[in-house]
Amino acid sequence: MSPSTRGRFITLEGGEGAGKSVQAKRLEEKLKSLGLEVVRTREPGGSPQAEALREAILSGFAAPFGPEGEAILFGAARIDHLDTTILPALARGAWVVCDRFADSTRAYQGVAGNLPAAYVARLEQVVVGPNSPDLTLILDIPAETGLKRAAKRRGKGGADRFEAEALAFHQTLRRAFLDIASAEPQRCAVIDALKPPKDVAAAIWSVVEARLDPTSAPKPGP
Ligand code: Z5A
Repeated sequence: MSPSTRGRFITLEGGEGAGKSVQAKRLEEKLKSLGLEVVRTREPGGSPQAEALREAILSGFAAPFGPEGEAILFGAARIDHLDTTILPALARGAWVVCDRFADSTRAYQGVAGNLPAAYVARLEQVVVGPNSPDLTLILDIPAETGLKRAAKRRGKGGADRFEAEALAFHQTLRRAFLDIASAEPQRCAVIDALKPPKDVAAAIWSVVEARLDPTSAPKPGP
């Protein structure tokens, strides 16, 4: 893949209800308004095989395997997602906006699930290899606020496998994402997600503009 024509890979991360899905859509629209091809995708999922694994994981079917087994399943889904969706899109010059990626495995299975960091790092090396995101936006809000937002959106539906965890689990996740951002400041940016959606979108756009210069990116041909 020629570095000059390759698209850019942006991930959004953070705890439940931080507003990742809302902001991924807004970012997609903004990038498209510049004439760029954009592929908005999500994890777990983003390809037919990975969506099938999503069902198995979020229903709680895979919970008896523990964080180690779940990390492997997320990894299997991620390999298929990269191979069939993300890498082909980047290769043709599209920008990929992905709601969650490998940092979620680090935070949920690694830190909150107590898996050894070396194990998670090795798995990430095998699964992601050189295909790390160009930019990761970490949407940060207190766990209580995120859980309230997620519950409101869900209405009467039941919580999924991870939403059902206790508040302390979600507070640990918040810290884990902030620690990832501190450890990799060149790749990550922390966004205050407590603000109204339009202000969060503006903060995201100023980071995307400053770091990835989308206005100068090559546009798809006729
Ligand atoms: N997981 C994992 O353990 N390991 C992994 O490797 C991966 C994932 C990849 C996926 O669930 C689960 O899998 C996830 C981690 C785990 N844990 N859980 N649960 P998912 O895809 O179904 O859900 P999610 O990724 O956690 O997203 P979410 O809970 O749907 O939240 P969100 O996308 O960040 O939020 P949203 O849908 O954009 O907004 C939530 C509500 O808040 C909605 O009503 C909005 O209108 C509202 N909202 C959004 N922004 C604002 C602002 N700024 N102010 C006020 N209200 C707002």
